[in-house]
Amino acid sequence: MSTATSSRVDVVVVGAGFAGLYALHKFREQGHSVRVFEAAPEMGGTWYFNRYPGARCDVESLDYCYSFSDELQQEWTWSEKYASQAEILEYINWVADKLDLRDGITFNTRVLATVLDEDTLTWTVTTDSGEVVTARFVVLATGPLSSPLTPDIPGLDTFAGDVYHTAHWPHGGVDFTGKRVAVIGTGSSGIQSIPLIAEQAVQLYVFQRTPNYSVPAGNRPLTAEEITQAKATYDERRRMSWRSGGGSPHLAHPKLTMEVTPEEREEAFEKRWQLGGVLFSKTFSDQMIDFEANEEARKFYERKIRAVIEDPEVAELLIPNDHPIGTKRICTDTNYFQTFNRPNVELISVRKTPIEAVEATGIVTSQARYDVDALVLATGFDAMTGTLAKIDIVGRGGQRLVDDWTDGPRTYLGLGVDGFPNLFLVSGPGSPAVLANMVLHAEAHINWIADAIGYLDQRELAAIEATTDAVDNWIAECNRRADATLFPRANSWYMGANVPGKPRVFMLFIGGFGAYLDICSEVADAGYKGFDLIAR
Ligand code: N01
Repeated sequence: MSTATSSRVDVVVVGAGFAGLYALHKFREQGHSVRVFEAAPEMGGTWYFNRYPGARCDVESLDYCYSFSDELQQEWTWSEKYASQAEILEYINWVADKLDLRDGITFNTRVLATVLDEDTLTWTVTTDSGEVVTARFVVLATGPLSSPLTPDIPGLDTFAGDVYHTAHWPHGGVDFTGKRVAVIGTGSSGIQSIPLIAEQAVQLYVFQRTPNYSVPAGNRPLTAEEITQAKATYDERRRMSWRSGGGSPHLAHPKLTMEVTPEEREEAFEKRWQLGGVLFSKTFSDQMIDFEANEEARKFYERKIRAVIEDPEVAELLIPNDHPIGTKRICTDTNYFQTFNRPNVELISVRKTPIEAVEATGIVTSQARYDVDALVLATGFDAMTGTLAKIDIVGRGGQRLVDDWTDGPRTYLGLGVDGFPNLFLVSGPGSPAVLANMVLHAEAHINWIADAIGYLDQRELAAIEATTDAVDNWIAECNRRADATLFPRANSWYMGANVPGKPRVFMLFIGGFGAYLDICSEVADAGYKGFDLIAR
């Protein structure tokens, strides 16, 4: 049994991933007292939990790391173009040690509630260890993809073998040698892990509901020359990233898709394909807006994928036909489609033959029974809002955030919510978040929050709170921008479509990272337009 303790700090930060760690560093530098609570026994957030085989970032390692300190940029050396989960976690721990952050974090501790005291405009934060902390500011750095989803399949709990979720992978790893394995789910996590599980398992059954677009990652070791060159030009690399659509130094083709000849188009797609990765969806700037342009990318994609799958019937099942390419996050893989040429791998379309039940020794579909020893759930997350909904966040008048968001999340800039003064979201719904490089996105949000706190302190103000009008207008703006794109055409987790009963709204700001940062700066420069600044 834990002993309840009580304390008071300037800032409570929830989560010790990339965002929470930078928050701790930044707020400490400002002279604030900070407590970070982390549910896991170690830091790293998403990179602590998601250690399934093949887990690797789809943003280049040289970009997916902190930019705020040139010393960190120059001292750390990435080994591969796309860093593995293990290397990213090592980096995070290295940074934490360099910046002396460990002592600011309370591990193995989940924040259960944060409740506003309207008289003092302070927050009372309660944890599952019984600790109660009072804070002037609460910063929710809980991550957009931190609540794993377990599918509601009848009998799942009766399975006698081992069940693994990709987002809760055992730390010692799993040896599937000699095992019959089923993987359910073919999103980024499934697509990265399936080729490696197939190499070990005696038999692998892949249960696919919706086929996904996946582009070869093109991962490889970085050469010494590349690293020297990148380090010498980091400023420019970062400058381009801050101005970009997605937080990486990528430039789309200067012309629109249909403005170029078919040969030029093919050449542009091929060049981007060879570079690898998700940025294929940004080869041309109009690909996610114009269906005809998107179709050109999709047809190129289809030719590429059909060329590597030996069985045309299997190819037919693996090629998406229900959403434009890129409207769900494009997956990146190493030999995913080739894996279905292996004799020990079988693809089962859950659309054609639905899973009816899981039994003690296998999976039963409408057509067959598959005996397996282990089951891997690569079934995704309750994204953007799932983790926030698990914290009892109570603002003005006893208003609960979760009740306020029943028709979809409501924020201003993805940073603030009306009725919740001095409570900040990091990479919350209504920001570009997962559409951008999450490390730079987190830095930008923490910098903005730190500036806002500095602004309050300089003027001896008590609190900052988004106005209801600003929230309404921002949500309308996010919807207007999303509706002008092809994104709402997909049943994606961006739309909440993967969680039964979740409202269908596009939860992100789609206007681009650089454009979004300009808006955030304009708001701040105008004395925090759209926020009430509350006197002491
Ligand atoms: O999750 P997902 P994820 N029966 O939601 C299926 C980031 N990420 O963990 O599409 C059968 O994409 C579901 O089917 P459907 C990245 O942003 C990044 O893979 O809903 N199937 C889908 O196939 C990514 O987008 C990296 O029809 C069921 C799969 O499970 C996000 O995290 C790596 C089912 C879930 O796919 C989420 O990726 C990993 C059921 N009952 C993740 N329920 C990189 O940086 C769900 N599914 C590379």
